[in-house]
Amino acid sequence: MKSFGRTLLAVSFLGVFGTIAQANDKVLRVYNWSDYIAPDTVRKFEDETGISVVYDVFDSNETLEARLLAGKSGYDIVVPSNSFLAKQIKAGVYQPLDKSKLPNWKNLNTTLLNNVAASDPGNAHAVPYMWGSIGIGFNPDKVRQALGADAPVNSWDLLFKPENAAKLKSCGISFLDSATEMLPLALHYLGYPVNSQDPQHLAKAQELFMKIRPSVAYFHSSKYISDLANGNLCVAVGYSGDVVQAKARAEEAGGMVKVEYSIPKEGAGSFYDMVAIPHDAEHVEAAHQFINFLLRPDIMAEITNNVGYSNANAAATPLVDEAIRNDPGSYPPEPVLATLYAIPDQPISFARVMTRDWTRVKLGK
Ligand code: SPD
Repeated sequence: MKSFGRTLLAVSFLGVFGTIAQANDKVLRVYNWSDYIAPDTVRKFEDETGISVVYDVFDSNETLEARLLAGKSGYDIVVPSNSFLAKQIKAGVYQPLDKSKLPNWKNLNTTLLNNVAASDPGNAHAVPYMWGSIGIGFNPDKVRQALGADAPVNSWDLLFKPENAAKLKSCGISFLDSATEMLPLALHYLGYPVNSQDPQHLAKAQELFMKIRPSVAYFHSSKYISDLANGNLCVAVGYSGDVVQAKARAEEAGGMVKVEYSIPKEGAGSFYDMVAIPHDAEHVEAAHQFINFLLRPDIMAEITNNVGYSNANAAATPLVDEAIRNDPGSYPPEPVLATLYAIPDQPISFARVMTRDWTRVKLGK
């Protein structure tokens, strides 16, 4: 996690004088994904507005949702994915945005706005922040050492064929720890609808994972960034920008470790992460100021340049580094985009069933 200028001050201030802090709008509590903002973004916002930001991070929608559904999360800004947004809106988790306070809304890409309106009609509650895919991060040297020059790095066969997974075991495989992302991936590989609720389909998906379970080193949704960068893993199922970050870190460390990202030819899950204000936020004015700040092209381009994810801000595109705009992991070309599927939005009750099945996979029984 990054450390920010006034963050610690705000934490102690809240701890000692909680009620006073809540009464003014000079504090903002943000809950975002880990590794998802530029090192300077929060400090710049604090300097420009005099608002102190308390910035916490999570690495799965499941964690965020548990906080939100428990109520009184204490956060003013949260960042759910579109696949969780619709049901959370229905559950009354968010308040409508006051667009009169968001003059920079005009910078957003209208095609993306239309896409995410499927989860949030009229774009009433949330602003698209970043988007990406869930593919394969890998160390090409180690993978080819284990599987030879023809290793199928452009196919989910790399992991789902037990004989491949067994050969990769010694150099390390990691999976995201998210039932709602990993089970649809297996359903898709098996040729079932990604949103299938058919118990037989789910049983087959679970069985597929069980066959390769002994070869998986761990299940975690952020640790793989440093492990790929340090050469401690050879394959990770991961988020596009996180793998781009691992690659950048490996290059900064001298380039001895190589990291690449592949969107397998069978297709991969795609997501939009959305910025929203919980219904019980205490600093609503400051939350709108923060969202409007994020919608500035210079701020959004700087975030993409640091985190490697594509953003939803059309006006920011010319300011994004050419290397990132030309990186097919961050900005996939049209034919690859056509192979992506949207991670399904499942009702809370079925998401619980998936979590139970996924826990069995993790336990290996
Ligand atoms: N480190 C930032 C990762 C952001 C990933 N969001 C993904 C959501 C997938 N449903």
